[in-house]
Amino acid sequence: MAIERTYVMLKPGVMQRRVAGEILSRIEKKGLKIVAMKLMNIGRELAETHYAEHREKPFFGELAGYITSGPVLAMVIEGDNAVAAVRRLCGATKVDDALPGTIRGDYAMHTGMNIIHASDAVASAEREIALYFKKDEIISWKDGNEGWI
Ligand code: D4T
Repeated sequence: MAIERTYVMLKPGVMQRRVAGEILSRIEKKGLKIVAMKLMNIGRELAETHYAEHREKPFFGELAGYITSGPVLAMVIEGDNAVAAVRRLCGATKVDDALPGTIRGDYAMHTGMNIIHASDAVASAEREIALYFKKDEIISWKDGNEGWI
């Protein structure tokens, strides 16, 4: 078992459409564990830091505009191979490739508004978690369902 933590962010469209609970439910039902969560507004500076690798891309303006357009639900998710597990739940980045049954396949119509962010590797998860959360905002907890993860 490789217990990992990953950074997951429900983008503003999720709050607008009142479907945060449905998406969280998919993450929870998988057996993953929420260890930190907060509703927050992202400023332009944080958006640019988070997506620094995309700053020169043609879609950057739309992406930054979208994720700063309203509150996001930021969270840290923990579990066995959590980085890849959450990416699988999300589905492909491009919505035309995201299969039904995945979060993006079921909830997103446009790649620029693809509803959810999840770290793509353990190293990027560490960087992103540190951008959004202080150490004491992350809660390690144990329950009777450790077999799930
Ligand atoms: P995020 O970071 O939102 O979880 O997306 P991914 O990790 O799956 O994909 P990414 O970093 O390649 O893209 C970041 C962000 O940019 C938007 N985007 C991406 C876009 O609008 N057009 C594009 O062609 C691509 C590749 C969507 C997600």
